[in-house]
Amino acid sequence: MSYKRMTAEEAASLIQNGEQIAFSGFTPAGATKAIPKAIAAKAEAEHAAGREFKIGVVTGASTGDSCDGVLARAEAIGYRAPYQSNADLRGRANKNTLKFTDLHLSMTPQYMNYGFMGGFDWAIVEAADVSDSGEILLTTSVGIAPTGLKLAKKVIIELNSYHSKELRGFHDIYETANPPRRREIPIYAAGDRCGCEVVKIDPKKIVGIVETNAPDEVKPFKASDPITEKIGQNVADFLAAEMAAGRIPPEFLPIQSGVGNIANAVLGGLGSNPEIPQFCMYSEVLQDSVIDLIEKGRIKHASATSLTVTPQKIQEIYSNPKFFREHIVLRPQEISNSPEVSRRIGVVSINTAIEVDLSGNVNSSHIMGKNLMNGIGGSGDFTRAAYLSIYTCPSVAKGGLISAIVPNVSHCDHNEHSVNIIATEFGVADLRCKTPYERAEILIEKCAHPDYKDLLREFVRRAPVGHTPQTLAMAYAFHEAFVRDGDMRKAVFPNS
Ligand code: 0RQ
Repeated sequence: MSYKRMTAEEAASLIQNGEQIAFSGFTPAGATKAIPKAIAAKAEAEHAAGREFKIGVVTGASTGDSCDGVLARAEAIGYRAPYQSNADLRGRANKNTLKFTDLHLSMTPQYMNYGFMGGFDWAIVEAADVSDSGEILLTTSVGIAPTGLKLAKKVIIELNSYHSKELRGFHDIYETANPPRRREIPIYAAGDRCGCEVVKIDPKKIVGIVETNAPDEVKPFKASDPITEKIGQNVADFLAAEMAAGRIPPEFLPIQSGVGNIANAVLGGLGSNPEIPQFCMYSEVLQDSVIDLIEKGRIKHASATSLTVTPQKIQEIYSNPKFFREHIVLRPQEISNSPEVSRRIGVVSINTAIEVDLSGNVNSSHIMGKNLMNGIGGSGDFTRAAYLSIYTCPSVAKGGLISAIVPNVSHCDHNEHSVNIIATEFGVADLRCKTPYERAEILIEKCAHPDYKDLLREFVRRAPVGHTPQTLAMAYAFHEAFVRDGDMRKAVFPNS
């Protein structure tokens, strides 16, 4: 390889104040680890010398602490999109000292292509291999990397020898043309491939290579608890019953599942349910539980944009690449999360809600209508296009002080027209084709925590006649009670 080798510090010295960078990474998987740290150190030195230094950071989704965390703490981020899950970054976004925009993940590469996000000075991308002709073998995620590599004026590669070159054949890099010249994405089943194994760019754009050897910063999950287990069981039982009723075909449908403990419990429930046949995933993130189910023969094909697995699991994959290559395909996030493909192949989407209201609107991203948690992520990409869209959450948060079922959501990410099913530890509310009054009743009776049922019933009872049980003066009584008294159970409704 004839590219210039450089240290992370030399790479960082090339980055100038105000430049916009497309970094690889979708979750900590495939995120750059050395150069962002060096850029953070440069930012601190520049700030100490009294000079302005902030960059624009666009990635696939969240990244690891070595990217988002270090850059946020160094006050080096001027603009960030489209998703994050880092406490230091979130804190600054919520103080409005860092500009953060929350975007649908499938839309991010399109916005980059359409010029909506301005230009990209650099793409800084982790790779397992790079050829002299400019063929880049990505590591454990694809995300926006192909789009960033195409659009950026200059490229720096973090060549990470921790990752196996056996990753060749896991990726399927397919890029769409911009409208009006776009054709259909030729994927007709979750495991279909239609692109290349590598990203191809003009090698002259590659300014340098920084060698690293570091695993992805993927943390093991918290041990599951009885509530998440029950939610997982409820969803699995519901899907088995849908199949028995003929509303899901006997060969089953591809599953999209969010990240976290509930998602793991749902997959565990599906995997162990003997009535559910071997199935496929058309998702964005594959976690350890998916790898286990592939090994057990329960998952046939798993399509995603990132392999967000612990170091132990990635080593398992690298020790048997031929087997896993047949079962796993990693795509650009525009394709893994494509509403066109989801609608065609009939994805059953399963994501987590922060709160759900009596109409079935879902908030996935903000606390008390104000503070960002992580972002909408890919949940909207799948929900709107799904064959069946499911949201899960525990019925209460913060030890019961907050009800997840509220009269009105304080921020709306997914509206009642796209949300089909809600599942808590108490049961499953099937909202399909129901009226607003029916939806409210089903949600209260099947999903709400007993501490909140009477308050929610009272909200509906007091609503003046209309198509929807709504009273504007009481709309945020639950949230107001939490802000005022620290407990939604203290909600009071004005006399009517
Ligand atoms: O707070 O961290 O202080 O304990 O929110 O909640 O129950 O641990 O659940 O980690 O699965 O996160 C929706 C945020 C759930 C996530 C969300 C508090 C609760 C806790 C976390 P603590 P849990 P999870 C695939 C698809 C959007 C993106 C998405 C998410 C913390 O799933 O970001 O779907 N989803 N992507 O106490 C106040 C409430 C609350 C509340 C929970 N009603 N009010 N706080 N919490 N409900 C992934 C990608 O796109 C990459």
